[in-house]
Amino acid sequence: MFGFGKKKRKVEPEVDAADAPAALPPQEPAPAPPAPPAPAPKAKAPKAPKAPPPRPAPSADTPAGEPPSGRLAQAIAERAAGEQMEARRGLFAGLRNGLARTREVLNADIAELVTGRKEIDEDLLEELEMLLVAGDVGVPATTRIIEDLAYRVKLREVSDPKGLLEAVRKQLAEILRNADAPVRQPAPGRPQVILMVGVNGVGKTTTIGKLTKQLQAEGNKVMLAAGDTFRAAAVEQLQAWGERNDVPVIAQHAGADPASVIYDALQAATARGFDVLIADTAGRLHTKINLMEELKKIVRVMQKIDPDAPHEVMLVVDATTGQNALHQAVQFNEAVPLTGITLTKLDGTAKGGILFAIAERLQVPFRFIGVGEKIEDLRHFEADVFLDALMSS
Ligand SMILES: Nc1nc2c(ncn2[C@@H]2O[C@H](COP(=O)(O)OP(=O)(O)OP(=O)(O)O)[C@@H](O)[C@H]2O)c(=O)[nH]1
Ligand SMILES: [Mg+2]
Repeated sequence: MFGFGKKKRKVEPEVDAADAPAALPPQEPAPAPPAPPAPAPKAKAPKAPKAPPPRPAPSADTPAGEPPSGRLAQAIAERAAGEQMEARRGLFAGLRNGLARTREVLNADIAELVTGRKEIDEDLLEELEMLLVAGDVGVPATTRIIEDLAYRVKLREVSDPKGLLEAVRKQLAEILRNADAPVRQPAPGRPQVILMVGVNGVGKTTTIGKLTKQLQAEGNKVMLAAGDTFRAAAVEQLQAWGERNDVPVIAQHAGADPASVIYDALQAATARGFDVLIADTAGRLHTKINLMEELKKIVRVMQKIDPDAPHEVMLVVDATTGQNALHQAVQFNEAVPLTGITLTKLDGTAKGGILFAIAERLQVPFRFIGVGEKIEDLRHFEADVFLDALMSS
């Protein structure tokens, strides 16, 4: 289950139950139209139970202050459901667009490969293997997929080339399932600490800005820590996101000790009852061991305040860098065990298959994907939705 920020359990216990489905909405339309009205998209979800859509006109059978009933209620519910479906369709279309180039490699080429073939032979499997490797799925994951397919073909579970596409999809889903794990929640009264790590320019600070917006929309009080003290511009960039989202940013001068900035921020977030603290860090050069040591120090120092912190060590990797993203993930994971990954810039590359390579290698779950520079271009990663957007023709 996904869940970053704590929900406001203490304040409004009844909101918890109402929020439970809202915190986990399927982001995109289900394959078949759902019978009951589906939950709203994440950004709007918390508001749904509290603020029904405006009523078209006062009705004689709807006394003021009471929930509408009968046909009016049905009309309102239908309109709300329609709006929700439309919003979700829009999100799905956005995700599909973002993944267009990866889909060209992983889906369109595989589909082309099987078109006109009558049977699955070794040649077909070999060509499929080459496509997966070219799509950056990586050799270990590809080998596993092809071996499994060959076995299924032998058992006649998969007998025609068309069934092959579905079988590949199942295998990819399996890889993602193995890498799934919930986000750790903080002890009561403590902020949830998210430590963002990753090399220069991958999109850490931008992701923090987008994520702050989403967490706020879910009802969380968010604070930011400017742990990238290498450049004055880095602090300013985070402060700009802080202003844009109207959240406090704890910062010191450029060149300050990042661990000390984050320590101060955690102290402040705890004392002031914040739900989430997101700490930015400098773009680490994974080849320089001392920078990794600094990350370890940040973790050690924050654990003086909360031994469970950070609750999430989120690696941000840039999908356009392909296999480099995998290498970075491995290096960072050795320094500070990762609990989540955000893959950015999926909109600009055909190398989205790297996501499977990373999941297969590290078994660290994907939390978000970035499919553009706009605030709404950060999506909660949901394996089924991602595979739908990737594999649907
Ligand atoms: N197309 C696209 N661009 C993105 C995405 N995420 C971030 N960017 C862009 O990538 C560039 C670098 O983003 P930053 O957030 O500054 O990266 P960073 O990891 O904080 O970089 P350093 O602070 O130098 O370590 C910016 O121009 C962002 O707008 C994405 O999902 N898609
Ligand atoms: Mg940055």
